[in-house]
Amino acid sequence: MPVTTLRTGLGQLGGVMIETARAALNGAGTLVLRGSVEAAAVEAAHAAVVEGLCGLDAEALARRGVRVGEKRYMVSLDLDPPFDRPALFASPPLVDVARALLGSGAVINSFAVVIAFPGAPAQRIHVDHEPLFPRDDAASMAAPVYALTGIVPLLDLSEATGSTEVWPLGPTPGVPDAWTERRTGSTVLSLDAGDAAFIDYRVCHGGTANPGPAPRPILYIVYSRPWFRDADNFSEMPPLRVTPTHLARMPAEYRTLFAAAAAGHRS
Ligand SMILES: O=C(O)CCC(=O)C(=O)O
Repeated sequence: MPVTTLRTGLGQLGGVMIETARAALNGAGTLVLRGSVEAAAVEAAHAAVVEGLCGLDAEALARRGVRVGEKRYMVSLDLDPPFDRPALFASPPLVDVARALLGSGAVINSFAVVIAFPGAPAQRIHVDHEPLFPRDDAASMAAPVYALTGIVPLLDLSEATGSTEVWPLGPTPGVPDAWTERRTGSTVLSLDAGDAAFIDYRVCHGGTANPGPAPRPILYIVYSRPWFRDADNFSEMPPLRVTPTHLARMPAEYRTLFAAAAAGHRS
């Protein structure tokens, strides 16, 4: 499947790029944004994840986060330095796309890193959430975009690191567990540090194996409409670790992105 790709740079997006992004995410459900996240912010986040999380053993990682596959963990991130940099969670091209698809009240629903450790096998292909209307497939798939996962690798992805593989959206909900055979048409996202991708929350996807020697940390920043609650992924850890102190320290213009955390039900 050819994935729509925009070379955005770090600034705000013009109308043509926004329309291209809208068409991609309303269509196949995946969009790549090259050069859309500041290199220094990505580097600092990488160093912090390597230092703070990559050395933990399986037990400590499971205590801090959730096991999402063999040798693969998802950990929600405290909004302490360096993860508090707006260049990371609110890079202008990402926020522009999120607001174009989710409305001006879009919020950050969760902010986490997924680390695939050396030797991690391919992850189970899955969707991150059950259909919005579980007994009405047509309505679930026809609903406008309500959540987008921003995928921000903290290192260049290659065959040695593996990446995330995505399938195009179709008219029926993806239920990979029910596939009788592996579907064709997928793309393994080819992303360097500083690139990002968005996938609709209904997109089937899975992390590929990590055959190399280094851990592969990828930020998963979920932007959503303000009413959406992820009922599936955060029973064992908070989706956001954002406190009133973090909000007070944050430049005011970014606080609305954490409206749900400010309301007190997110951390
Ligand atoms: O490890 C990856 O690349 C993907 C992880 C993922 O998509 C998930 O846990 O939902």
